[in-house]
Amino acid sequence: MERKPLDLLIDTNGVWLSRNGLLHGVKNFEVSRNHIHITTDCQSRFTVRNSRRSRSARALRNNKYRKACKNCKLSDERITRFVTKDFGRGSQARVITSSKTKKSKSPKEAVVKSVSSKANEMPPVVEAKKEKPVKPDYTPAQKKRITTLLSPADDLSSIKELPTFKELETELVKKRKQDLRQMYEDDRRHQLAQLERDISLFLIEKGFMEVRTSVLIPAKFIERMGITEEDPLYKQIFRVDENTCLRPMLAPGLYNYLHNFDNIMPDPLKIFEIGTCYRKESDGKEHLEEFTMVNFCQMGSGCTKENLLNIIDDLLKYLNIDYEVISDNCMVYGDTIDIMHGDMEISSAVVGPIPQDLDWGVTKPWMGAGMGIERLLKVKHKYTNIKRSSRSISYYNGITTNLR
Ligand code: ATP
Ligand code: 9VF
Ligand code: MG
Repeated sequence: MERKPLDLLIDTNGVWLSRNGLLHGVKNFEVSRNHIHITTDCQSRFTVRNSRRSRSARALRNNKYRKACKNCKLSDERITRFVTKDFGRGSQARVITSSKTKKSKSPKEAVVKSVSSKANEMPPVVEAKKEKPVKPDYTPAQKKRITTLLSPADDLSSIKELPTFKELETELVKKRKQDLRQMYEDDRRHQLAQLERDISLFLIEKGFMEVRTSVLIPAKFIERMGITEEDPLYKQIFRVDENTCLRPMLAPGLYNYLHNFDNIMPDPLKIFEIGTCYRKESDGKEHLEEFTMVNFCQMGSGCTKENLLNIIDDLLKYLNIDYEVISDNCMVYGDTIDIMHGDMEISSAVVGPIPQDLDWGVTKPWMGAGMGIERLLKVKHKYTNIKRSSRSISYYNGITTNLR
């Protein structure tokens, strides 16, 4: 049977599956000659190749997803429609098909049909909201360069007269060099390293003992975590050889410590690790393939949701980061408590026990949370892209190093 092209699959399903298995609602999409420009209900915009054989097309033909995007607020009906492939009548959205890619001078006028969220309902016509261009006179490459050179404190919108690209670039390069010199003079601390140290001290103060485990782990630990081929995380693992991989999470190392330290330490046992984790990712601004996680956990007495949320609250207050608590679930832990800053998950927290515990020789109740440190920095410094806070040779403390 002929495979459906990707645009048709999006049209009938009304949803999009990101590489990490997150199910998004599709608000609208536009088809150009070879590409599809998609806007999700959570306002992400991206362009994909319109292929029958792509990973995305395969994913949409399947009916598996890891979890639904919280910000898309997908109704149960839409999820069921995707899972059961029961599209009903009239559920298809029509799209405007254009052969030219984004040539329109006035993007606000582009009219796109939105995807219907309910069966038997005609999709309303909406105006696509487009971001304001950085500076309309600059070429795309120049805009990119300016964006890279900007710091979150810069406000270009207050400039009335546009300088030439060269003038603006020279001015920004000068400012960024000054910023770097100032850091060298006053502080000399690396943001990521410092936040790791702050969190480490905070947790030690709270009675958690710091551990450091291997980044290279046996591949069998992945299976022991309950991550099977059906779990999207399975395909995100960087495998080094048949028996070894880079850790995608800190839990395997912590499980080993919980088992080994049980009955040596007084009750409850409280430990944590901060370290680099690796996952193959394709989503842009909040995902790194190499990121730093802090995972603290407690085993024995006192492992309640209330106590867990109190520690997280103290930590995020100490770091001055606003957050919201929501419920979610994932394939490894089942129900999780997710800590969000706006649209971005900053932590997943769990109250055990879970069935996998027995495979690690853990038999007592536990609670724990994993938090991404680069995401905390992204929030703290208002970076638009998480790359600014990552391990990098391209940015130092959020400032581009390409200043020659
Ligand atoms: P997401 O759904 O955003 O991909 P996740 O639920 O897969 O995240 P967890 O396995 O719960 O992530 O990991 C705990 C925390 O580690 C996350 O809340 C996030 O702060 C951070 N984190 C996970 N994956 C990444 C990544 N690729 N880049 C940066 N931080 C990450
Ligand atoms: C909380 C998210 C299984 C008893 C060793 C500790 C936790 C969620 C952590 C992380 C992960 N889990 N990214 O476990 O604290 O492992 O997926 Si333990
Ligand atoms: Mg999570």
